[in-house]
Amino acid sequence: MKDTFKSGFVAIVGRPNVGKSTLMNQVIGQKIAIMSDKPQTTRNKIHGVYTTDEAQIVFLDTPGIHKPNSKLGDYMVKSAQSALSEVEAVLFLTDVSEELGGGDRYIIEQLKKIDTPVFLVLNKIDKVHPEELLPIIEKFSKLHSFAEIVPVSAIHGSNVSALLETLTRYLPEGPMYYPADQVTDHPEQFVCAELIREKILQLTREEIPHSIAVEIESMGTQDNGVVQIGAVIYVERSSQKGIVIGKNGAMLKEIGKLARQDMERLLGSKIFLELWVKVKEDWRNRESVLKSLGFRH
Ligand code: GDP
Ligand code: MG
Ligand code: K
Repeated sequence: MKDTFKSGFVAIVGRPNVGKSTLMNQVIGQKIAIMSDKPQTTRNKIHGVYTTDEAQIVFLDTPGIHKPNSKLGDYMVKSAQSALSEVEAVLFLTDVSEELGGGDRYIIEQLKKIDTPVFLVLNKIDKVHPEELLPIIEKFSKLHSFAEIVPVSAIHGSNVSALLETLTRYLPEGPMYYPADQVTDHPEQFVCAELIREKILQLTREEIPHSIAVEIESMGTQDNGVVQIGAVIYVERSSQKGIVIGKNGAMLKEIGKLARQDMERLLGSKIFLELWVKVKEDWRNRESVLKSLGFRH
């Protein structure tokens, strides 16, 4: 280990679907933030911890900053903004395969309000020709003075190590906040609930919007070492309940199977997973329901 150890917190922000979770998973090398091709998959801050001999970077995978359209949106924006003021650097992720639009401009306006150095991370470079990058960089540079501009492909891992090296230069001398082998400070229950939510979003495609929540009701280890997990999937309407359960329960069975496989990999033990589906009307706009599901400012 070097004499001077560096450490600090780094926030990842960006429009939905630009690849924030993918980047964090690439960095951490283990599945902790859930990924899907639907927006607003990530609702809570997830700390990913990256540790080397020289430094430790604690990542906050923040929900996309965007104009709130419900109480839940409000929670998400507040959580993103508080994250930005607590960190050493902000990674502002963009998708180079899409036009610079209102979404990115809105986020840049928010980033102007903070003093934290902002990295412009141009993601999905695998989707464009290298010559297309320069004009994109010029467009963004006109809008804000970025501390660094780093093109990457989060999914393939291209240039991600260069990003981490540059990031390390921005960290102050500091302690190791987490043990070197720890990748997330979230309780296992939260990660398990997120894995179930990920499978629902992936398998139901367009039919189920973000209007679902998953709550782990029970989790315990049996004498034979099998971990028993009971979870409730909350939907807004009974029609959605039907979709999640599927014909003869086929959809729910598939959701459970895929989630269980990921959980077994994550926890390293055999899992017995039970899923229930309940209708909670308009839960997204009811403060008390949000609180009971663990959303906080
Ligand atoms: P988030 O909403 O910003 O967290 O985005 P996700 O990490 O969930 O990614 C959204 C979608 O973009 C997923 O389908 C990813 O597989 C895809 N994606 C992420 N990074 C890349 C990349 O570097 N290249 C390509 N081609 N796709 C990517
Ligand atoms: Mg995400
Ligand atoms: K997403």
